[in-house]
Amino acid sequence: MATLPPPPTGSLPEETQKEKKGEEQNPTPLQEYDDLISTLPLDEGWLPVRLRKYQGSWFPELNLPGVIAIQQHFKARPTDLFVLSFPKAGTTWLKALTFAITTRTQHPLAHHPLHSLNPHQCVVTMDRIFALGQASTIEAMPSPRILSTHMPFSLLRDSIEGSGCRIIYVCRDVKDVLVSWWHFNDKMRPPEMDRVPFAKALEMFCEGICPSGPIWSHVLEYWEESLRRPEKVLFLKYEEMMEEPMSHAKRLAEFMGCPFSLEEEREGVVEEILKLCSFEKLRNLEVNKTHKRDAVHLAKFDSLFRKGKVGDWRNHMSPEMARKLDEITQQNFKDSGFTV
Ligand code: PAP
Repeated sequence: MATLPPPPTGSLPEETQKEKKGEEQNPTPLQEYDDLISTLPLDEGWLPVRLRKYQGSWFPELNLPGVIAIQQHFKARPTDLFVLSFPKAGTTWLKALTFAITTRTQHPLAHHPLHSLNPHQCVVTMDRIFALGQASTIEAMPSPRILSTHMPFSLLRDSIEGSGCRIIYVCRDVKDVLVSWWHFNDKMRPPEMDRVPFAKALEMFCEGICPSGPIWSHVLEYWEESLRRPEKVLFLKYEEMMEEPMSHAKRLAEFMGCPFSLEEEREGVVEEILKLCSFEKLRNLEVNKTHKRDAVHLAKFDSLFRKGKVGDWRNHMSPEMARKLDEITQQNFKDSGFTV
């Protein structure tokens, strides 16, 4: 542990501080890459989200300027911690846990910011901030920072390579990811728009057409990186975290350079953090029940807390559908050594 940089201080991002003070946010979306983006393959099967294919992956058109700007301008600091994931794999939970664990001495848990803020307000999604032309707010964050993105490793590599930063990645059963995304996408649909039929959603997902898709290369790239550099890349599975939250919280704390002391364990601090970050607790917070869409957060926060269960795909997929997706998953993971 002695060689690790200090754990992130978890100071709140500038947007969140402004939001808290009731100050208006007037972002000016980046237009610099509009010409390039207009030439990229477009898919409108997930409307209202328009997807563009860029360097082998699909991205929401609104966030893509941020992805390109990150590639061109962002350089990680040695002390940065990245919370990375495929969308709907457990990002919100992981953001809450990393933020709560690293800030537990700075903010007593009984009065912690997570009682009144959504985890996405505590740990920002970089692509969105860059897309809104607010990269300077990320530069202005004091070290050590916790940052997040859904970008595949191959697109992020040049921005982080050699920096010494740490990465925590969470993956989830591909079938549950699809179900979660399908519901989330539906929550953004205006009433006059038809719902995407689940069979069509499955078809698109199998072709890799979904935000940050295809999912398989996304998972494998981070998994392989975690094998290459286990001291810098921690690879987690949502299902295992659900099964054993306690040991995962301790593992996270150790990886981030702020292990729980024996005294903290005796006093029940780990349990308290797990409770603060639990699905039930977060779902019932005022901020998550009442939040409206804004420029930074395109979906209402309540859409992030649907069921929080393992295996909900059984309520959406026929055995044939599940078999088809499992076969594609096995095909993509074969020879990699990665098991789900
Ligand atoms: P994001 O990529 O848009 O940030 P993300 O948080 O990765 O979304 O995924 C949301 C899923 O995590 C939801 O799954 P579901 O649709 O199957 O219900 C959500 O319920 C689940 N989730 C959110 N918070 C928690 C939590 N604290 N514990 C466990 N699961 C959670």
